[in-house]
Amino acid sequence: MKKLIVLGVLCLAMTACTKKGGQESGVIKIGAAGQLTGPEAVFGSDMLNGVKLAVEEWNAKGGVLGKKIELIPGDDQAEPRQAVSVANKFTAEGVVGVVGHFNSSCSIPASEVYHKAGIPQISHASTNPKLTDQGFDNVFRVCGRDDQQGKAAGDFAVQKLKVKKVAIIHDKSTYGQGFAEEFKKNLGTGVEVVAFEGITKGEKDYSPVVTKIKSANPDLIFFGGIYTEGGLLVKQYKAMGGTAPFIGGDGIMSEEMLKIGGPATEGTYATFGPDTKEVASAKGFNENYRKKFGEPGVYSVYAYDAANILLQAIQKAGSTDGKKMVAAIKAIDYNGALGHIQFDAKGDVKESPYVVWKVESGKFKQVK
Ligand code: ABU
Repeated sequence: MKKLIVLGVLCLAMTACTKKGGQESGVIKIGAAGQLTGPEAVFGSDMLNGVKLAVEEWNAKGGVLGKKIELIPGDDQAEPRQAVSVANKFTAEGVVGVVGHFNSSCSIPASEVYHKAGIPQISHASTNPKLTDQGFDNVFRVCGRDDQQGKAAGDFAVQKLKVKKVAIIHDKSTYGQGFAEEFKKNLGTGVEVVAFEGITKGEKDYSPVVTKIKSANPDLIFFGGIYTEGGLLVKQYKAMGGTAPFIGGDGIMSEEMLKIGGPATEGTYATFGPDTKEVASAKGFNENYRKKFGEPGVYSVYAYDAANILLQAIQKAGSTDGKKMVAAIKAIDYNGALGHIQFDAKGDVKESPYVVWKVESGKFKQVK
């Protein structure tokens, strides 16, 4: 009996060691969190594949600190509660750093868990300002912010499209509503906002809101949300005979938007970063990603760079200690697929240019 108890205690001690920091088990664990299932799963798999590619490349060169890297995927299903549960699972499993989450409504609550655990979190796609404004020193993002994105969309509407009447729709999410408010703020006094409407995510028939918007006769319709609802709104509005173009943001920048909305998406605008298919820094990434997974999604390269930053930070810190990794990320001077990345004091990238894209001949193309 005594032997059994000793054996049990030893087993427990070994398990604790294995979990602590991930290092003692002979591997270094990093988490990749996003919506791997559900209606937005395309964005999730784009992210996961980007992180997978980075991890495979590091492991092919021997890993980091002489240990192999183990990628732990976490499916938050784009649900805040599920995101917190993924974050708790990661910390219990000894994950030393996290790429993700995608949705701001997931990244923000999950960041509290990572902050308490002292684990660095680098979101590839969460653009709501609160993520880095809340003052957690372990939280970073490689994408831009919606105050920047809202200004880019607002400036484009006023200065290039010269609109006078705008209708605004959002999906009531942290991202969608926040982005819509930033857009509205940047329209100035010469533009009349003829509608500001929230929709419920996940519905299939948006005809009541579309009817209301159409009757307000706007020059432009702004949508703050994701392609799942964006595609349906454009399709249903055009089916009613509406002719005003839509403008959205990074949340609609997916082939899925074009599939759901079909030909009705022609002429739709979206704000996002510059085309990474064209830049020399992303050439290697694009070739290697295509060989393994096919065409990258717009956020795949952001996830790839976020993972590389996390792994480079471990290497530079010479440790998986959270505090040392955070210090290494803060000091990083990184040249990756997206180009040069450094973080400001809040954890935002120092440069995050937004440009406008437009659907032309069934494809999103950067407006030159
Ligand atoms: N930035 C686009 C969608 C992700 C988010 O919720 O921020």
